[in-house]
Amino acid sequence: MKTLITGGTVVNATGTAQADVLLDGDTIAAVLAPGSTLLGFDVAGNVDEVVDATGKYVIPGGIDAHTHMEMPFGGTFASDTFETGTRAAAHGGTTSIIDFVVQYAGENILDQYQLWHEKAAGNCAIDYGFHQILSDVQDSSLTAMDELINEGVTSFKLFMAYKGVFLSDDGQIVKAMQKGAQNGALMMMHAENGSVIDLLVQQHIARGETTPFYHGVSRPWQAEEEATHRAIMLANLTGAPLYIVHVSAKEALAQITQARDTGQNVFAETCPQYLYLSLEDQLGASSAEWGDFEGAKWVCSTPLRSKHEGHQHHMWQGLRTNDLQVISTDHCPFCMKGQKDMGLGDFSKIPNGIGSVEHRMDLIYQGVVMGEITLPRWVELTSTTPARMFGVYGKKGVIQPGADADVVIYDPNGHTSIGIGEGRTHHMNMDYSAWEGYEIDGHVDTVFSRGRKIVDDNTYLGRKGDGAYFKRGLSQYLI
Ligand code: DUC
Ligand code: ZN
Ligand code: ZN
Repeated sequence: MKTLITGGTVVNATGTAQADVLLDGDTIAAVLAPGSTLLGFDVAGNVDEVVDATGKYVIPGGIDAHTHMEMPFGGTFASDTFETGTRAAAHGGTTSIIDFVVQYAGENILDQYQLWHEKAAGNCAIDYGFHQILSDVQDSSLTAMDELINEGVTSFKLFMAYKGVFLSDDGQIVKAMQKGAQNGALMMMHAENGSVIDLLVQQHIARGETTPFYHGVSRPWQAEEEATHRAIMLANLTGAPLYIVHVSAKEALAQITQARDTGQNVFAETCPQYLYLSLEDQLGASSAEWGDFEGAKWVCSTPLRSKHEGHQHHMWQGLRTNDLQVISTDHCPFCMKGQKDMGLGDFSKIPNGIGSVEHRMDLIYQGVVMGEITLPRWVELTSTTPARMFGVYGKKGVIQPGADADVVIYDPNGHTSIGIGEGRTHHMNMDYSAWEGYEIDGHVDTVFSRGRKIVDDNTYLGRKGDGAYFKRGLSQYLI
């Protein structure tokens, strides 16, 4: 199958150009001056389909480097399966995800890795890779890290929070980081001080402060800043490269900035919820159906931060200064009915997570509309840098000959209404939207995954199982 995308503005991280893009089979065959001929042949006359992208952007498919499909967590499972979650991602212009293989204490990470393959294989709409979570850092896990690198799992996530579930103590973290320093793996960190949070949670509950708002209050920025600093110090001690996930506090960002300024290999991501939503939104949330439990829709960790303290503004700033390099979603959806409502009367029992995998490209495009970031930076943060950070750049994250034909045609004059109410239909398996009522200037018109048109004009044309596992190399920022 040959497809020629004509008349569009190709946007790469390096800039924009008027160009036609030829897809041949799985790959991008050529990026051509508009209306070019190839060896005397009229290109458009020799393809199966010509797609007119006049007035539109032609961008590399989005890469969401932080998702949790079907994650067993909080006494339930994240509500999107690999099938529903990746189809929703495709609708939103994301053509790759990197999901986390979960390990709880006592489990064998290689068994878990196989289990995640079983969950994903034959179900995904788009291509996918895996990171590996390490919780109890067994000696056998350290050996298995080398094996997983050969399997294309080159990043390992540790948690400084969720005691008894995921939390690794500092000694375990150092052990895992020593291994990362040796084998080149990127060490990812959920940086929140779990002991402090657990104490504050107990104290709020004991005082009868049980509504979802207290989830955020019990996870203060100091707990994020302290853990971020500690993670940076432990990485410094061991020489491991470090990637801090879901940064939300400006003080944590300042720690990252300082470490980067000294030349340490510290990287970080933020997520759309930390750019647009706030703790005050959560406090004020109320509905006829849920009363003040409405705020459960935005219970996630790290939590939403106060807009009076200016965290959101600092996140945008960090994205411009490159102290934050990636925007992922931490897609971890739960329904209100039957899942989030387990925390009625006790916020600590609300499963933590927000679903955004479908909306990341649109939401971050609003940063371009609002003048917070440039058009190439939009592509860089959502596609190119995730590709480089996690070792798939060249095949993914760029419109260039030889790259996988993961291509999105984005209409800046289009419009997207997000949500599930009044004729809006998101595709994530959730009974609410954390983004209900968001009106987006822009629209994902057409999505190609390795040359196959999988979404066109809001219609899904792909099949489950189209997506393939990709083995990743080591981070391309480190070699
Ligand atoms: N934070 C969430 O909100 N959900 C999944 C795990 C996490 O760290
Ligand atoms: Zn996390
Ligand atoms: Zn996560």
